[in-house]
Amino acid sequence: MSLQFLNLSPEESELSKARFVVVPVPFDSATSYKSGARDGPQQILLASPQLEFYDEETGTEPWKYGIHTINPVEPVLSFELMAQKIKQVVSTVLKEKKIPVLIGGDHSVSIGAIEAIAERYDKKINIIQFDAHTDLRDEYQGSAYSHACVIRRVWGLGNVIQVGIRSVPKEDIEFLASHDRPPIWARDVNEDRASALQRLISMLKPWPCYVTIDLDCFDPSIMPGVGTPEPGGLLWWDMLAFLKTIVRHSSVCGFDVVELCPLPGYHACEFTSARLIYKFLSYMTAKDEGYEI
Ligand SMILES: [Mn+2]
Repeated sequence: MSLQFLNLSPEESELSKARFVVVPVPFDSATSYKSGARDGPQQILLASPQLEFYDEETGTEPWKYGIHTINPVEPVLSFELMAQKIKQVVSTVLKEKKIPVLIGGDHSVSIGAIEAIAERYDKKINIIQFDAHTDLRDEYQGSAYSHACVIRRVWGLGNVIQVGIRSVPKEDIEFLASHDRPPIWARDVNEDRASALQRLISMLKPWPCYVTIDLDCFDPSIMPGVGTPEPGGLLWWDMLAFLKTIVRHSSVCGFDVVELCPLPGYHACEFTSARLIYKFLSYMTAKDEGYEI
């Protein structure tokens, strides 16, 4: 039996009854300074039983809907093969009509997941990315599948909406301008969150959403355990407001939380990550139950 999110018992986490399937992907690039994200999934899973299983905001208990955690997707050395492997696993989850929840690993793990979702929905998906970075490079450190190229690889697979951006190469700004897709900058959220949320709503297409959350979208004051922390990021309540807005205005067909590099002796980051995942599940559950969110 693999490590289960919330440490649910075999009965509580039975795959056949589960609505959500957690997919741990302990993968990062061994050559990059960012290595460390491979330990993210295990640390988040280990922290998760400490959560309060009742969500006080929505009044829901998402664990009762069934959350099954599969065995971690074993890393292979090549980015391309890894993407294929992840795509296969996520396709299987979708075929069983369950919602995949990936825990990375570095951001490259999103590529295979988004490919699987795009195939399932014939590219009629919104791809909402929370990130400090645009990740639009065509190639990085000799690979087209690196964490810095994630969104470039999936650009044509859906309607990309970027939130929390605050560190971006000039070429990426030009790329976005030429596609008429200015991001929702972190500074926009800081200046006027309500209008940033409105902008997100206006950018959504009437399609399901896949949400990819690079934890460096958060301000380092609440999320220092990432490979590339950037000042001026989103705070906890900003993120929850965005997730609620997404759930209210769309249907979420899957999401991932990536780039946690656990800090030895400091456990807040893995706990915050586990809480973020459970909060998102709470909103989705609340909507299904017809509660106000
Ligand atoms: Mn990033």
